Amino acid sequence: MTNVLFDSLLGKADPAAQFAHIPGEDNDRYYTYQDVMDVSARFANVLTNMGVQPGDRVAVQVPKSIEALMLYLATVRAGAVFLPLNTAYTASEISYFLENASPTVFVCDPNRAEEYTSLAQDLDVRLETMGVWQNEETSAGTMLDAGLKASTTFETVAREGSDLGAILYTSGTTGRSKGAMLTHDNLLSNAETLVDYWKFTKDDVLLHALPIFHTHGLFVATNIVLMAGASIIMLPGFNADDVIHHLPKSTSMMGVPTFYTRLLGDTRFDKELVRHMRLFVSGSAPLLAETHIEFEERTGHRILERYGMTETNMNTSNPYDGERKAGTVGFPLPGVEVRIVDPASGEEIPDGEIGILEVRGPNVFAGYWQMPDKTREEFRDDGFFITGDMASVGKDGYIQIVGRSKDLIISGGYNIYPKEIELLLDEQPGVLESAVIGVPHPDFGEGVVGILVAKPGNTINEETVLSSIRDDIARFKQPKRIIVMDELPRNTMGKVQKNQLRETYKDLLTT
Ligand code: MLC
Ligand code: AMP
Repeated sequence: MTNVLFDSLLGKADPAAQFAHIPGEDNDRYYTYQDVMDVSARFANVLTNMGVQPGDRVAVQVPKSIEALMLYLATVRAGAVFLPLNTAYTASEISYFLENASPTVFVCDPNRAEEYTSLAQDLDVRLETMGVWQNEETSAGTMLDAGLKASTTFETVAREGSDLGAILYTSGTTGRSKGAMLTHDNLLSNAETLVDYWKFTKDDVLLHALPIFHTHGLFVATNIVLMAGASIIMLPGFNADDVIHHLPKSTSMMGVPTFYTRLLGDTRFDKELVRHMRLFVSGSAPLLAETHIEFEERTGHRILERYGMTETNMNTSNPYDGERKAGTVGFPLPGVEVRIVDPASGEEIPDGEIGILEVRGPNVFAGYWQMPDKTREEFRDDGFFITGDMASVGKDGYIQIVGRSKDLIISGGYNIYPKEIELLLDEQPGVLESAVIGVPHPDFGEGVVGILVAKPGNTINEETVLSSIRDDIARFKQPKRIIVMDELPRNTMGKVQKNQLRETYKDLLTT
């Protein structure tokens, strides 16, 4: 009996090969594949000793570190389900995830343990902590302390391909987040496909600057590296100085478009710096064609743009060897079926016309955690998942994402659902109603703007509203600006005309 995901990711690894270089302020650290086996075994023992059983959820909201990545592998190894959470989420957001997923253990940042103690008690979740490793003498949380004392031997728990490996929450158009259930097969099939498609080998060194609580940094970047027996340079986040410093030692990088526009804004980022690089991948948000073109002019490299989703992992990609076309997301990946349908009838439409993109394949998730109705709503009877992205297929077969039928803002690669912010703004004193839109933002692609209408006899102050929602939702979701209008534009059916608002305020964040 095997553990489908863990054994496939690590089954062929050379124990002596380097897995990670972790630059530090005082000294750098290095992980071999043997260390990966040992440390993941230690944490798997710790989790099992805490009573974590196969199928149990392990919720994790910790700063990025190599040990946090080991906790992911340990959870899979113990047969449990990894549930990573954005470090920007506030306690009130976290309480929803803990209540909905009922994890056995919640591992948080040691600096936030106090904030979460009573919540964990109320929900009967065991609270543990994990910060960033310093040295053997300095405690950086209970998980690391326990890991140091645990054995490096662990009998990996058998799991089948249809068993869950992870749950990742994605926001919903109705305001409440849904947990996308990802099976071992979902994650494995995508990793296998991408290693092949993007030609990753053991000689690759991936510069890792993405967060590890989302599909892009956790699965796409990490699983591919493990599967290929390659290595990573693990940065705590994106910082242009660090990226520029470490690019000469890397062969590949994955990023959201903001990474690339920020690099292009830095004169040190030039042809010489990236001469030896093999691959730059972009995704999670649309890469402007002009960024793609400027990037090639500056570096001689063509960014490889791909398209994916939390629910589906990666669906399409520009080719590795063929032409990487600016403004397109390439072709369906091997084994992945993509079709474009008429939103109203669900019928497939001819190439060149715009419709909703639907996808079917081994990469597509198993449904939303404990939400059978939502799951049914988003799948067709023949198993295609309705992504909510509007797309068309060109004559040459390249797919273009042209918009979204879902009311969603993507800011710096993070998804923000307007409904969630509108519900909160509507509760603020003096607010009659609100509309939240995304408008062009020079750094994040799109930025959030809240449009408010005051109740009769009330006035609304931008600063007051912004400060009163500060602790309720993650900072990246909070509007960059609040605008007050006398009334919201509506069509004859009474629906708020967000297109009109987006047009009116299109320059608000760029000027
Ligand atoms: C940070 N801020 C943002 C933001 N990130 N605001 C809007 N959108 C964002 N994405 C705000 C902070 O709240 C803060 O506000 C200020 O900007 C500076 O914060 P920071 O932490 O210093 O920002 P920085 O480290 O520069 O982060 C920007 C970033 C980061 C682009 C590097 O957002 C990032 O790593 N994004 C990647 C997201 C990602 O991995 N997505 C993949 C999803 S998976 P203030 O006001 O307090 O100063 C997926 C599937 C797929 O979508 O296809 O891949
Ligand atoms: P998430 O739910 O965070 O996984 O975000 C997935 C969404 O990001 C998709 O439904 C798309 O709307 C968007 N997305 C991902 N990659 C691309 C891309 N290359 N171009 C345009 N949109 C993208």
